[in-house]
Amino acid sequence: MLVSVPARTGPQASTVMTQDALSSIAFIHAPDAFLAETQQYGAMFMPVWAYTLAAYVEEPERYDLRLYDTRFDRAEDVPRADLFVFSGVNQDYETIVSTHAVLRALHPDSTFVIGGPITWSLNQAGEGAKLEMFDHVFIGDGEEAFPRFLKMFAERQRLPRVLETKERFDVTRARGFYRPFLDATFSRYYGGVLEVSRGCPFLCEFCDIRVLPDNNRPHNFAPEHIVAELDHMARLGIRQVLCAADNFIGDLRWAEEVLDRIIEWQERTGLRVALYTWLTINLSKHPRLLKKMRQANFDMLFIGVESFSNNSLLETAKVQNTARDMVEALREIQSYGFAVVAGLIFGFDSDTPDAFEMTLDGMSNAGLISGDPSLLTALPGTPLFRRMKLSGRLRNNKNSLGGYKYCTNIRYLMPRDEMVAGYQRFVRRFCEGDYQYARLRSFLDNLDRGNYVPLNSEGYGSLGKYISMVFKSPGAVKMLLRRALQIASRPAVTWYSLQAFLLVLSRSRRHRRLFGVFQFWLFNWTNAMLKYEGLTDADFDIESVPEGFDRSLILPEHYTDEAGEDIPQAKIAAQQRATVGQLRRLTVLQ
Ligand code: B12
Ligand code: SF4
Repeated sequence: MLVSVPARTGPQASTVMTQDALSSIAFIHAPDAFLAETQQYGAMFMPVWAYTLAAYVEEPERYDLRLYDTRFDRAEDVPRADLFVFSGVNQDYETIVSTHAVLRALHPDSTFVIGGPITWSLNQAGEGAKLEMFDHVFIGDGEEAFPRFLKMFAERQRLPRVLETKERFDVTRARGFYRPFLDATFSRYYGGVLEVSRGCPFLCEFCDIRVLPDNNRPHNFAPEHIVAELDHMARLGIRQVLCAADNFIGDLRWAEEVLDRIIEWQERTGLRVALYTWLTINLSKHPRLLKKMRQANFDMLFIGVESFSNNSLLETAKVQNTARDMVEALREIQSYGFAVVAGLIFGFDSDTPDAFEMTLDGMSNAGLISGDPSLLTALPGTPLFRRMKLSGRLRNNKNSLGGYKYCTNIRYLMPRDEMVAGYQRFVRRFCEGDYQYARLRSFLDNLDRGNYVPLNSEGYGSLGKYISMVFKSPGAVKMLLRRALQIASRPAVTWYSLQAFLLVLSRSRRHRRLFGVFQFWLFNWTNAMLKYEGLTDADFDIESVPEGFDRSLILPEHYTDEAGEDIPQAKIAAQQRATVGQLRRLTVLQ
């Protein structure tokens, strides 16, 4: 029987529906359909949030727990549940809303709740009302909030509509994934995803990781938990795992301990899994760690390079990237055999029109075989968002939360025409065969520094696994065909692909297991060609400040005022010193 609890007054009031019994809970993973098919070129990743939250349901055997992923299951076919649980990132908003609408219409007496990064961002942007169709909205970690909610819900206690948890969950107590979900669905996805750490000690101006409560320091999962989860995944047959972390080397001692445990586990069991993670350029200063990461089978590393201009890096307070010659640091890291996936950004106030050429040169000199720039956006809650707001430079478009390609929520300092022309110059050169070939050769040259450690696994990028996945999605199949056509129909692409293959073959005499490098290089090149094919001025939903813009607004008054972030003041001051110092220089330039 349904019970309706009367609405409370106040901003978070609502009518709360509770039931006699809570017996069925359905987790709905509803990523944006188009982006899900195209963003990762057909590679689909597992719904970590659902595997995680389900593990915290006390006495799960008392419930009928189900998991649906709208990339495989039609919302129309999802049977009734007492509780529908949603999550997502900002770009999933429209799909979440439409999936919710279908399920609500079919099951009007069910309760619908949502959490995840999207709720945090909307709340930061003051746009929480965009989720008003949900009965309850959760902000923050869910490991404790979710079971607490379930208990209160089942007991028919009155619950606020918005439930915010500011305390971080102690991840050293983390439970493993809910096995029935993982075991039943893992084969749908590209490898596995395992969360190993939360938080980052740095303070980049554009980054929203720093603004989550108590997230400016590492929260590390226990090494034995990580190994136990890897062991389970490996025994299921998973051979590629994304180790989800904001910065894997935010705590060097912990990172080394994790590596030692993984190496020990591999030797003990003979199991091997290729790993990918996120970390900072500082890794280049730690040769022992670099070697151990390879021995532990880390294959690819995402590093926020952001820019090859020191001024832009200072502006965004990415000081760790200015401490050492960036190209040299990247070469050193890659000399061990890692493929660095570089995060790159255009649109900093300090960017000059040659930013595009600097990036092309930097990528080629460093031998980066992956990395694709995006345009600077201001994520809600970040100091950059506040700066843009204070100077009236926020754009209120559909992308107010950021995350779309060629579309931004801020007005750039560089005139729009220059931005678009520069980006297009970048794209043209980036896709040319001789450029691609040169950067592959530069990558391979890095391996001659005497540090190369071959992987003991098939590598993170598996062509076979990828192709089998692509065939499950019509959009991805279409992309694959376009990709094949591109190689076959352009003599230059065929020519340079062949040259590259021969180059890799010849280097294989010196270094074992290089074929994966060739695959990954070709995958990235053809991705770029697909993505940028037919790119025109009209594709850019961007704006710049008007002519005659008052340059003093680059550094608006009150930028350095207390922003309410839960971070030691001295650290914030250090970030502001870098940003303010650089911006002050810009305000006087004409
Ligand atoms: C691994 C990862 C990826 C992987 C795989 C993601 C996947 N499994 O699908 C890849 C590389 C593919 C990826 C891609 C992208 N990612 Co990503 N990614 C991450 C990362 C590092 C970990 C995600 C994760 O699994 N975390 C572990 C789970 C358990 O955390 P969680 O989902 O937040 O859930 C917790 C809480 O939020 C809460 N919760 C969640 N849902 C619910 C629901 C209820 C009811 C309750 C009570 C609680 C609750 O409880 C959980 C446990 O505490 C995060 C950063 C981070 N540290 O989280 C970024 C992050 C999620 N990614 C982000 C972005 C922007 C992207 C991209 C858009 C990047 C791009 N421009 O292409 C794409 C989008 C891809 C897509 N379609 O989803 C942003 C999202 C920001 C936002 N607000 O939207 C994040 C937060 C990083 C950041 N701060 O910038 N990503
Ligand atoms: S280093 Fe990366 S995760 Fe850390 S604050 Fe900077 S952008 Fe964010």
